[in-house]
Amino acid sequence: MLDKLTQKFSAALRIISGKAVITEKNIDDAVESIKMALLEADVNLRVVRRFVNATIEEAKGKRVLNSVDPGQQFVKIVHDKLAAFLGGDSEGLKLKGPDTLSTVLMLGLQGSGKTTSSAKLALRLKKEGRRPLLAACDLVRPAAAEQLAILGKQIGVPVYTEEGARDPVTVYRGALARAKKDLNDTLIIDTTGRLQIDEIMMDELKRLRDAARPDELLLVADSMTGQSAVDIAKTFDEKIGLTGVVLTKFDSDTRGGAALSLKTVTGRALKFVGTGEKPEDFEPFHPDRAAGRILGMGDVVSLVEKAQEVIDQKAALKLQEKMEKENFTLEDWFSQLQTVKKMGSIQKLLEMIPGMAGQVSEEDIDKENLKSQEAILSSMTRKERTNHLIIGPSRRSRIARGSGTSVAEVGRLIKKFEKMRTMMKKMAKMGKNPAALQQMMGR
Ligand SMILES: Nc1nc2c(ncn2[C@@H]2O[C@H](COP(=O)(O)OP(=O)(O)OP(=O)(O)O)[C@@H](O)[C@H]2O)c(=O)[nH]1
Ligand SMILES: [Mg+2]
Repeated sequence: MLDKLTQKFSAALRIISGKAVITEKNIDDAVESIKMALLEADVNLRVVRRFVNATIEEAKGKRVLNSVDPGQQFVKIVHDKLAAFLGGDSEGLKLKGPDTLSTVLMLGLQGSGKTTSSAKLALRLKKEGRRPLLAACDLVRPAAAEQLAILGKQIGVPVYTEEGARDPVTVYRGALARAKKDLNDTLIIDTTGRLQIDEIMMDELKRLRDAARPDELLLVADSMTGQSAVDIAKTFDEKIGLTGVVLTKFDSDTRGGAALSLKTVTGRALKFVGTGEKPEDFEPFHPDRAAGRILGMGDVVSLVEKAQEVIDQKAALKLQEKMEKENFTLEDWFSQLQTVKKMGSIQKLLEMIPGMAGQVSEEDIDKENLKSQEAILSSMTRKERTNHLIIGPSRRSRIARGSGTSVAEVGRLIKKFEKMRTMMKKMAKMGKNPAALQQMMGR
């Protein structure tokens, strides 16, 4: 499902995501690759342009280029833009409460998956505790009613059919009466599909729409037809009015273009995707999750969010200044340790970064060492931590006792700190590279 798009996007993001410093040129290159990926996925050209412009504009802003982790900021921008183009917040069905009958009209071209999707939706609603009734209003295709009846039996949902009926509106009225009698709360109407959008089809649908006044008018479209699925949705929306779209056959090698253009072109939300032939193969569509999946790095997004929560960027810059001037104290070190701890397991965290998986071993992160460091630091007074020079022999033995370590260990920590401080000063001057710095601090 959208594997190809995922591959392309990951490759494009790799241009940037590992870098501590990125240039406008890096952004241009990455965006160009993303553009190609979208075009190959059969996304509407206008949509691609809008996507690209919006991404570039935000990515070249000062906030990204100057940020502590520009690469990850970029990934987040692409993710958020992608989610917005996929439809923003996910929209479920808007059905009435269980005491009032709700009606869902399923429409679409021939073979798009209307009958299958009607049954899938019925099963889903049934699992949610509703009492659906399926109405077989496709009177054109031979055995259409029978197909629905078989599916209904399979999923344990009643199906209303009328032998020899000629007008779908009559069948609808019969189904409505049955639903009232049997206390069903949702009526799902399967309709006739035609090879093309023609006047007869539209008239029939309009009559059904006016009679049923459905709560949901769902267009069922085949995602494999790419751009044309979007055009079809646009036409149906203009002529009949839609409340949402179901894209079927998402399990096949669809290029994903339809899902990406739909909302921008039609303004209608993709509400469900069909992911196979079985009645269970039906999922509500969540734009943000889909974006994560396409980027193949949902984890990175949550990582960035997590990092943003704990690392205050201003604090990081202040820290850098301190390092340059050799004002870095044990107190700063202590608070760094707290930050690292807040972020959870360092190893897990690093593994979320693309390209880092498998490259960090437990030994790199000396947990025991971290723990005793923290114990020693927290046994010092604030005054001691801000000026380590006052820590003489008697203070050392007090700290050792307080932290359950030895005087030698306390001495080692202070030595290590002094060495680190000199090194940091060099680094800070050399690279002015807070990202690398933070990585070092983390270890
Ligand atoms: N792989 C896959 N096949 C699907 C999906 N949805 C529907 N199909 C298949 O597509 C074919 C057509 O599905 P139908 O539900 O009969 O389509 P329809 O729109 O009702 O067709 P008409 O009534 O002839 O207009 C069937 O073989 C379904 O099994 C899906 O999400 N994935
Ligand atoms: Mg059908």
